[in-house]
Amino acid sequence: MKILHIADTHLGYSAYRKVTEEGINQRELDVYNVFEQFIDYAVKTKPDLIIHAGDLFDSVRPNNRAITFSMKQLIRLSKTGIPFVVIAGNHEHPKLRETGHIFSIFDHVENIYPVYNEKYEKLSLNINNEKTIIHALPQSNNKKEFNEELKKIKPVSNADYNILVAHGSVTGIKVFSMNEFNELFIPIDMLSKDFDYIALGHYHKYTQLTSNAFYPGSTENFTFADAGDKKGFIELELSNKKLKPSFIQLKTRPMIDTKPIKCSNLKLDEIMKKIRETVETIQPQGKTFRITLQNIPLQIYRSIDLHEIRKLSSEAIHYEIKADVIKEEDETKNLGTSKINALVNEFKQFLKKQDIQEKNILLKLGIGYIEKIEARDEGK
Ligand SMILES: [Mn+2]
Repeated sequence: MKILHIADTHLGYSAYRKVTEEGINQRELDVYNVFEQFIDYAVKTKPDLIIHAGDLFDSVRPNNRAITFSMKQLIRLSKTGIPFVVIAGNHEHPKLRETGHIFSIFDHVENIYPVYNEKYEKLSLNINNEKTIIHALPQSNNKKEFNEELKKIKPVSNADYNILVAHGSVTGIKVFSMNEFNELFIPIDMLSKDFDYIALGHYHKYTQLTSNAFYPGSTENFTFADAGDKKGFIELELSNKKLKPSFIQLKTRPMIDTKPIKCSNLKLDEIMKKIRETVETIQPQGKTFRITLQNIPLQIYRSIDLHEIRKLSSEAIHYEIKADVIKEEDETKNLGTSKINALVNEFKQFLKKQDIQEKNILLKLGIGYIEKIEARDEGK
């Protein structure tokens, strides 16, 4: 049996200010583009089963373009007859039941099996005359109930294949967390060897956890933490209880996090020279990149010719400057002081001084809100 395992496609995601001639956000289109590459691959290679382990959409209310696009692509799949199982992830799962679930649009599409009712479901599929049970555990708003559902999961003994699919951070050896407030935790002991395969979603880096459990990672780069990663999905061959997985790479837009420029012993013109060289090596056209200025004294940072950098990078999809500024009057180092990030920095500094737990989560949430508001102010 041949299976494709994909996750974290985040359809409807958009970022940065770059838009196409039609006024559509470039990164939003990039995300559709990789998904279409995947569907093309599936239609061409005709696997026996496709599993999407959550975060098909980026949000609870994806925009009309994301909905139309996903429908068009999944109908292409549906026509091939390949079963497509998709579980809800934390990004698309509504906090309130009355909001309704975006996955309900797939309820009546043939060969598409959306699982989004906060309950463990067993789907029984006949694949090449073999009984294949998909044990699907979607996102839930109640961590306690989620843990209860987790405990119920058990392979079916008279099935030819038992496949588990879940969305969350596996904990045990290491925590595969995305630092999101609504993420759910799956203890590694739950990943039983008795399953023929365990298809996970949520963690955005391709990872093999155990001999039979995998995260394929996200299909695009969503933050600079992803920069340099290979993005794609898993193709696996299952036969006689043997597993042969391979990673299939998708073509994503280059995202580059450049080597930090150590500024503490450099003069302004030397720093500018290094920036120029860095940008030149990157060849910004059509790319997303970040330049890090390490330990730069505040007075030098203020004299950096941002206008020149903007000109050099004008053909990039997006670029940003991360500056670790040393303030002379203050011994503590501050993070990032570029003009665009001013409010974000204020927030970081504020949070640093507060005596609260879960700072990382608050930081991520807060920055998200600020970026959203700033983007709105910019008429995005
Ligand atoms: Mn995700």
